Amino acid sequence: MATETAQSADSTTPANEPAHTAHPGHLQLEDRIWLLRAMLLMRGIEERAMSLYRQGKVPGSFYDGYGQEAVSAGAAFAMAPEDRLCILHRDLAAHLIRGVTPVRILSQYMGRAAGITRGRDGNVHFGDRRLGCVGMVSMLPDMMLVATGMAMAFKLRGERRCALTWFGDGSTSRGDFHEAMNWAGVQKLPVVFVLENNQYAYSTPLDKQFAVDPVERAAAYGFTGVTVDGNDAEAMFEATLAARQRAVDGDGPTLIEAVTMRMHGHAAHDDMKYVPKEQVEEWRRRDPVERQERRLRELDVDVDALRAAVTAEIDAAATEALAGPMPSGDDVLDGVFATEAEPLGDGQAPWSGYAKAAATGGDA
Ligand SMILES: Cc1ncc(C[n+]2csc(CCOP(=O)(O)OP(=O)(O)O)c2C)c(N)n1
Ligand SMILES: [Mg+2]
Repeated sequence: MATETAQSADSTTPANEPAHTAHPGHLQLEDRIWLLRAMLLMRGIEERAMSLYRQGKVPGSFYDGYGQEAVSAGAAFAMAPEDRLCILHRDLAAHLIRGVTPVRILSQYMGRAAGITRGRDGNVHFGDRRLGCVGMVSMLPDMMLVATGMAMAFKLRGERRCALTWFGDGSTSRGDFHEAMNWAGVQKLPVVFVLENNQYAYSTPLDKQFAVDPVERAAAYGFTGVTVDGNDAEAMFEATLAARQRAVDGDGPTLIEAVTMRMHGHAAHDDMKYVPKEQVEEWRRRDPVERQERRLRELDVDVDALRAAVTAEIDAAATEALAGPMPSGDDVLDGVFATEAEPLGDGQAPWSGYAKAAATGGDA
């Protein structure tokens, strides 16, 4: 029931100093490259989507997770295929790590037939249950309750699997937060709560949201709370791997507070005038993508080639998505209700680092 601080050793490293140290844990070089790749894909896809939005090709609004890529990449990378993830609006890297392809994501944003919901919903409310990604509902933070409910089911069935949900700092002031945290604590459920503390809930800064850091509340519900540098993908991975281990061992939930910054407006329409420029500048120096790049450059990884490959992949995906048809009105009601029960399978997570961590003698 401790509240720990699990900062990465280089969390205060300035941009010009070595940054490759720090994570003695389970990650091999290949994994560290994959974490960067997932973050580059997320950033590149969202930048492309924002420009498509400005061209009028993405209906509604658009939400991105610029500057927060490490939170979803690091946490998702620690989860096993049989686990279930409730992925929120700034967590695109989690979908990518579970195997959702860039073309499906860009098609989704544009409401095309090849999108994950086949054109039934736009932007960020999607999930592919076959990959263990549960589609989010917009009411915040109701996915905390969904994750808790799934964890309850895993416990009742005696299954060794875990649920994880992300949610924002704004969510911590809602009643559903309390309900989920309390029930998970009482039942010692196999669930990981990742609080994405990005300094703002829309235009409301943290000091107008709560009088104590919400990570402190974990102790009051009877379980562990840890604070992690949310701009460090490797620190996120290690903290989540440990939390998952506690969960499947029957030691109950963990609240992980990932400290990060929302570098863009709440959504495409928001110029974030209410955010002091110095605050943005300070966080820009802690950019999670650049940090992982620095680590890998120091290990002689050809980061420029990786960047070029990711850009080419996104270009191809955007071309394919733009050429794809809109959904047909004739089958609009298909798939709204289940016609037969589909058992929860084992899931897939082709890019997760979990299996490797387990194989290398990690505590997974
Ligand atoms: C119950 C509820 N109230 C209001 C909203 C509208 N809304 C969507 S995102 C958001 C801000 C959420 O802030 P936070 O939880 O910190 O997440 P962030 O967007 O910063 O990642 C609001 C108010 C909502 N989706 N659900
Ligand atoms: Mg927030």
